[in-house]
Amino acid sequence: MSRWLGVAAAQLGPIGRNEPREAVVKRLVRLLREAHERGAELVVFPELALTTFFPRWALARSVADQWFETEMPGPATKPLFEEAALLRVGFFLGYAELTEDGHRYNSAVLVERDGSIVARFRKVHIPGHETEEPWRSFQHLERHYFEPGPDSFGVWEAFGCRVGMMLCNDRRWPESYRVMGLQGVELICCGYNTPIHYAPDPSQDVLAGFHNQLVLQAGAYQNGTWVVAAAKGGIEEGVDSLAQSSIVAPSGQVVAQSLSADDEVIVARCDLDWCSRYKSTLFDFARYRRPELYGLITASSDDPGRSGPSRRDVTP
Ligand code: CDV
Repeated sequence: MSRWLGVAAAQLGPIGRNEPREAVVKRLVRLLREAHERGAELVVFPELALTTFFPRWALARSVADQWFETEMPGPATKPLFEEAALLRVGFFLGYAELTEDGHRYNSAVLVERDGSIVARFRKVHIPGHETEEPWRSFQHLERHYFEPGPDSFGVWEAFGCRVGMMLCNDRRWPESYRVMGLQGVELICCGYNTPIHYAPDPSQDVLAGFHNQLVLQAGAYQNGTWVVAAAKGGIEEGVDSLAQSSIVAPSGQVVAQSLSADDEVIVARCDLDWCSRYKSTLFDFARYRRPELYGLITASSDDPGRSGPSRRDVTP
């Protein structure tokens, strides 16, 4: 008897700089209802799903605070929690978090079908730069606005399986998947905002979609897990971002993918026991891994000679 779970990636199109939270939440509720009608019990929303992707602008942190949540759920997000509990659909939601003691994180919550919060995740790998770089046609100041998450990649018992979370840039790093894989993850939720133009090396622009598929499919296969990845895509405040939201099976096969760069729901009925076919054969970690030979992976990157050159100081 297999365990089955209906999942959805609820892709968002652009969110305007002045679009009120309440209007965005109405869009999220519409997507949630459609996902429910199409059989989903878990809906994955994008990274920073309540606001425009504000790291594209150089602003004082106090100005950007308008885009941060100080509570979850708060007054604007409560309708989403209520509708989800009514429909008995859970969700993963990315948002900017400002803690009581003044820390700012790029975060996500996982909410169960009864509306209870299972866990919160804070993005581990923060890409981009710390200060304004005027040569860029738009900024990517995530390192100005967000601290790196202090916790690792957890895995939680929820939705009848083992669920993990990651946000955008985390999906490019094999360590993200493997840390969850070592905890027996069966389904990874991921939200992303990926500008197609990559200013430090524009030769990568044409490969944005390929790189997205490459990492999602490899991460799923190498760890025998489902991956549900939702984009905020389309041209937002003049910046074009990758759509291509995807649901990937433990085999590495893409079972559903968005067709537009706008609000769009994709669904899949996931056989959770498909994971064990990979976890107990080719990727039987206990039997085949050689962790005693992998020390370099967890050695500090401050060790001389360990890391390659950084392009941080390279002038365009
Ligand atoms: N939001 C992100 O983390 N975006 C990065 C961009 C900067 C490359 C990403 O990995 O998609």
